[in-house]
Amino acid sequence: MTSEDLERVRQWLARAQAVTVLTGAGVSAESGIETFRGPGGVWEKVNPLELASPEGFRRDPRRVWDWYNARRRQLLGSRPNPGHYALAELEKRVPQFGLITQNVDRLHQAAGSRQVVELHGNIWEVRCTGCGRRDDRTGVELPEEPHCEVCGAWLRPNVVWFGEVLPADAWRQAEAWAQRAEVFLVVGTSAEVWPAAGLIYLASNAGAKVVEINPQNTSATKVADVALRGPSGEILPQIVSR
Ligand code: BJW
Ligand code: ZN
Repeated sequence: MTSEDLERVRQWLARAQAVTVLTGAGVSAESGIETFRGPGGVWEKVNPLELASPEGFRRDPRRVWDWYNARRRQLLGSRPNPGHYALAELEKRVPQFGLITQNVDRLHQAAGSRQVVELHGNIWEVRCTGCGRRDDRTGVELPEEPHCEVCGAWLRPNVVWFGEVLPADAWRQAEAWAQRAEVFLVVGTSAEVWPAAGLIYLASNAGAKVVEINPQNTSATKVADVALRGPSGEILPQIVSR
């Protein structure tokens, strides 16, 4: 990454009418939230299919809830970082802005972002596996084995696990935002998980300048017009500052 790269991206952002951002776990790393893949990531310690799949939940719901309750508790002590705040600031300056996140932590909203689509749901809502009722339990300590007050079935986190379909309205909005983007920022994601990763190709094929912000090379690097290498909590404030 050179200072010319930074300057180029700042100019693209300053001139664009439509900017879309896709974020992943890396944008929350500097808030103390673990990423999934890579050294020290969650999936080094546990098998994703045991914790983040409907089969894993059916086999051992208590184990899955232990993991989600621990993450909920950790999030209670976490705050947005300068990367989240820079994206909230960018939203104020761009006429057509959209933030697509794979994260379930709601830290973008906590930083003030409004045009947010949650592709993989969020960790604060619960959904009944019996009657389908959804309920927002933001900041609430849940029981070790949460069950529905109405029908008695297990509750589950309202997130999207492997093999599950993404929420249709979220996906539709994400596709539209990817297609209209003049600049498409890919921030803190390994771009390994589909269909989210497909949005990068969609935006690129529709003519967007694709900018990757990540300390590492990823599957998205080959489609990126510019790759800004470093932590998003440092890079984003630099490209958004006047
Ligand atoms: C920093 C940093 C710093 C570090 N600053 N950066 C087509 C092809 C191949 C496979 C499939 C396909 N279509 C479907 C699949 C299967 C599957 C899939 O993609 N598998 C791949 C892994 C191979 N996809 C699905 O199952 C999806 N559903 C679906 O496709 O439905 C239709 C269908 C159904 C049935 C059959 C076929 C099709 C659903 C995917 C759901 C993903 N769920 C999870 C858990 C959510 C709940 C929770 O959080 O508890 O979502 S898995 C996990 O991965 C989580 C994340 O949102 C997601 C993406 O991870 P992310 O955000 O990219 O994080 P990391 O850790 O991978 O990367 C972090 C990055 O940050 C790294 O690059 C670091 O370098 C960087 N970083 N510090 C900036 N300071
Ligand atoms: Zn119920």
